[in-house]
Amino acid sequence: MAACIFCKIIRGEIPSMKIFESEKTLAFLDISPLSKGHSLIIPKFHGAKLHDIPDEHLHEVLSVTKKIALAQGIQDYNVLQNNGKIAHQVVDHVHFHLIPKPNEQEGLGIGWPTK
Ligand code: D5M
Repeated sequence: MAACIFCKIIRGEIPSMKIFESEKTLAFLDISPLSKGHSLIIPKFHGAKLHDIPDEHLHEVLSVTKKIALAQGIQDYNVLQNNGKIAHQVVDHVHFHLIPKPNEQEGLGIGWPTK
């Protein structure tokens, strides 16, 4: 979709900090991280809401989310996915937030995401 910011990232028209890419899926760091390592995992298939995305794309997005969590070595994290304005969705291209929740000893705890 021409005007979609995440489609522009997929096409390489605007920069991103990519951490994974396959034929169907892209993952990159969130520009406004809620914690260190906060990433977004998206299907390359454009759709605004979860129910707009074919299953095979969703399956891979979830599998990649798991792999990134394993690669980051995090034990505590939130996976968050917003659908619609009232639910605080800002970018209308399905994306899963993977938000590491560092433990208090590391001094990076920031509490629950507010969006
Ligand atoms: O979250 C949308 C998320 O998308 C929000 O956390 C910021 C992030 N965002 C927006 N533009 C960019 C770019 N260009 N790079 C990386 N991250 C970005 P939502 O669930 O829609 O509220």
